[in-house]
Amino acid sequence: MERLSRATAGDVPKAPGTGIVHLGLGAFHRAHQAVFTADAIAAGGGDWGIAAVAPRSRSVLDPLLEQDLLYSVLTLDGERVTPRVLGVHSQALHAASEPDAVERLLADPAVRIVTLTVTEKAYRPGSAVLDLLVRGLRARAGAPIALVSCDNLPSNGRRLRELVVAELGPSIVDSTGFPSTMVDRIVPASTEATYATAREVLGLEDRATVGAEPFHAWVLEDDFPGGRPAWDRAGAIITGDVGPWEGLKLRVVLGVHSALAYLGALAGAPTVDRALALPGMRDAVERFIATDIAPTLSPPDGVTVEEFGRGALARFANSALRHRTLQIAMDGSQKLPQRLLGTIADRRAAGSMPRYATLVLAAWMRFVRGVADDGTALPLDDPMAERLRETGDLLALDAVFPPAFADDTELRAQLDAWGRDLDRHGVLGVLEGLR
Ligand code: CS2
Repeated sequence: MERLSRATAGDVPKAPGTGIVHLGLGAFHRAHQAVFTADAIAAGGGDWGIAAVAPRSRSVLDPLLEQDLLYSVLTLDGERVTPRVLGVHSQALHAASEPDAVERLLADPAVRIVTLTVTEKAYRPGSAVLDLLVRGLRARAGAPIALVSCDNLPSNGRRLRELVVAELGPSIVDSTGFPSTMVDRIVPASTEATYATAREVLGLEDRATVGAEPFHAWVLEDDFPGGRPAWDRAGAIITGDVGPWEGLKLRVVLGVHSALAYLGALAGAPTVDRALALPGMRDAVERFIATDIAPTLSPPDGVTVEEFGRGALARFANSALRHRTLQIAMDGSQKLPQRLLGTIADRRAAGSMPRYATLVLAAWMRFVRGVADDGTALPLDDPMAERLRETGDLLALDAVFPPAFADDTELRAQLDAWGRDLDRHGVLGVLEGLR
């Protein structure tokens, strides 16, 4: 079968000149920022072509280069697949082997935005991506730019600003915006099944394709000293305060996603939709949202947590996504603080014991031990894996847990009780008992 390229693709708009550098060439970027930007350029024009930078792996970069930087996004809605070929990338580079070229690009005054999807663990002093960014910024000599974190961290813009200011000093903020953003779209890692679907619907081989759900959202603070694409005309929300949206994303969408991942993985459910379909699971996560999460959030005007939660569950039920529970279960030590532990901390501070949230935490603790309910081994893919498995007392790990947890005897008792229940009855038995 022929390969996707400019010659075979038909009518795909040409990418304009580079105005954005994106760090992190994963599936999420290709189905999120790239789509919003292509739509924004179609609506409002501007030299906002994206230079994609792959930090380490060449697994997406090489196919993209072979395909004239074209790839398809397959929108998966139950049985329906809607393909769209994107050509919004103006260049693609490999940071590990061409750091100087990336640095020159970051220093180019024509580049006015850097977007990042580099995962939670990159937001620490000395990470390779941060170093690269800092070197580029240093060489800009004050040309205006916005650095847009698109990772699932609370106040992601502020977090990035602190890291950059620590390296370059406070004057960097005179020319640099750090808008916080909330990003949302479920985009599982591509598999051979995704490539097969692309072949079917495109009639072409596309080794950079991604499958994604129809839903997509982007909420950004307005802090772009060098201007921005007309993302608002592509459906993004530009706001003064992303906080209320961020709370919904982190605690509802991602809190429940991780709940389904750990409980599901222990019970042998390979994908999120299958985890949600386990007997008793839907009731349990609905109550998790209503009784544990909702009281900790102040949603944006016109939105209720319950309604937002129902929307999230409908998205998770999309069986075409085949989003693996083990993919979401990765990096729990980096994800749980913002997805789950904040909910527990807020409820404890208010004098309550969050039943469902503690069940999810107990499920993660069991997941860390690496054995599913049927005895199958579970992989622990986490930058802190060794420490997690070696410690006799997870709650005492202050890199993961709020300090108040270690001395909270009631919380410990609740977690021990769930742990015993899970040992004795497995996830399915525990869910049955909740009914
Ligand atoms: C997922 C998220 O991999 C994960 O941890 O929970 O990437 C999730 O699919 C997206 O953030 C949804 O917007």
